[in-house]
Amino acid sequence: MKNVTILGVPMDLGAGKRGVDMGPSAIRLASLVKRLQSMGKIVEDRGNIHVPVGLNRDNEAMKYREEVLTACRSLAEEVYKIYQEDSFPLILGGDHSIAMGSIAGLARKEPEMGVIWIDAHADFNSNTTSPSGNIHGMPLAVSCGIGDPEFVDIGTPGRKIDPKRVVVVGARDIDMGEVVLLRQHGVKVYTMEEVDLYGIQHIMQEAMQYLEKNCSCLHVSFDMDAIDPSEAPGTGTPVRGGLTYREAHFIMKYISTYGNFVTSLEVVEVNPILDIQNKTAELAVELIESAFGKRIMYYSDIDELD
Ligand code: 4U7
Ligand code: MN
Ligand code: MN
Ligand code: MN
Repeated sequence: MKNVTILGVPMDLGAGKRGVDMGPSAIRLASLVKRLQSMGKIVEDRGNIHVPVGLNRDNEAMKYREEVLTACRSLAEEVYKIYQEDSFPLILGGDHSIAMGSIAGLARKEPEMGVIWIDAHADFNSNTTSPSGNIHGMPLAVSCGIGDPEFVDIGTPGRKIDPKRVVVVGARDIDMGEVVLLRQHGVKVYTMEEVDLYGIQHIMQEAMQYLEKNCSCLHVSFDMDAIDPSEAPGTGTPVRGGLTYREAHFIMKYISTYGNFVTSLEVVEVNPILDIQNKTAELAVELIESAFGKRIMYYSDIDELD
């Protein structure tokens, strides 16, 4: 069992709304370390990486471009170090643009890794297709080599993941430009309509089988807005019709059954300003517990009664 190393990224510059920079604090406040320790994990909290203050919003196609680029470059470096120590990186966002840094750091060691992207959105805009100029709508495309070349080259030159090693789950708000790019690059996307049609168990089974067959290991990128806003109100780009509380837990618990195949996790887009009594941050911690194998939909002593 690998040790877990926590790294916070207090950045909100990739998002349209301010406040997700406080996500790492809110998640820590929900007793993340203590709860992982009581599951028997050896945990080190390495604190937060440095994120520049947002002073330059002038680039309309990529707002706060320089600041986000700088933060992602240092994140890539730190994540790579954790990987080199053979520990499991647990990255706390922050807005989803941080995934460009996480993935760049991980891919430096594992070029054939896969990514499961759990999100209401596909985050597959390029700097030319983005309707908002908010960089948190671009990280998955950038990681697949699409978009601003300086971003594509974070950490090491060139694309970090093969789009055929990517699966998106929970999508229900995808821009037309993204649809074109996703199809063109062969990204597997499971929308909420498919969750309704086939059920979350079927989708996760298919998704994980596909990833295990095609990838050396797996990075889990969980955007809290994948969950229905009624359960996760503390997020900047809520979209109705999201994953239920139980579906979200099922996803994480199912992923945990793949053991060592899963080598890193990030949870992003917790916005404490929009949250209700830290509900979304608490849920983030619960989901992290499920990702490490906790069975919260089960009575823990039930087997002993047999
Ligand atoms: B998140 C959006 F236009 N697609 O690009 C965009 F709808 O990390 C939203 O998933 C992006 O929260 C949401 O701005 C990014 C928009
Ligand atoms: Mn996202
Ligand atoms: Mn999202
Ligand atoms: Mn969001």
